[in-house]
Amino acid sequence: LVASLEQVDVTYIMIKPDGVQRGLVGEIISRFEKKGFKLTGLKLFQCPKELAEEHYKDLSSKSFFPSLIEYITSGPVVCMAWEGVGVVASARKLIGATNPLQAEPGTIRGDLAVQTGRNVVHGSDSPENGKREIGLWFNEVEVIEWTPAQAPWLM
Ligand code: RTP
Repeated sequence: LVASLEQVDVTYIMIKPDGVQRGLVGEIISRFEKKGFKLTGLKLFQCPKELAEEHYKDLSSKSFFPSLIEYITSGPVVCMAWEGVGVVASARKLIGATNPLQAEPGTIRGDLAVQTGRNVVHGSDSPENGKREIGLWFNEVEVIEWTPAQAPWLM
């Protein structure tokens, strides 16, 4: 447990079409920035059906799968790669429960959403899936390795 808490991971966070349409892009990015994670990839993207199906392939047998694919491809999404210690689990906490009515106030879904089928944001559920999903949604050149400049006035 201690090792996993210190592990630097990457996670794939996506602002879903409803989040973009409702003008929540800045608000959602801001929550991950303020927490202290490092942004390593960012783009606005119209997702093709095939990619949505690949991303959600584990849910392909669910009755809501067709409507989920329709939702995710209904307008542009914002694709993000975030890096940091424990970022996968921490991002899931910041995002809140899948059903926004069960998500705690203070979480993204708890504060900003009502319906499971319009829950504004996605976050990878494991470090392995974080890497897999970043590979799926980004080209290699779109993910940037960088070191934040030191800010001596803050020390
Ligand atoms: P996500 O992958 O989007 O971060 O969501 P999650 O892990 O919290 O939830 P998951 O069970 O993986 O479901 C993926 C997305 O499918 C939609 N969904 N609809 N109508 C329904 O019953 C239902 N259940 C899930 C949601 O958009 C959910 O985020």
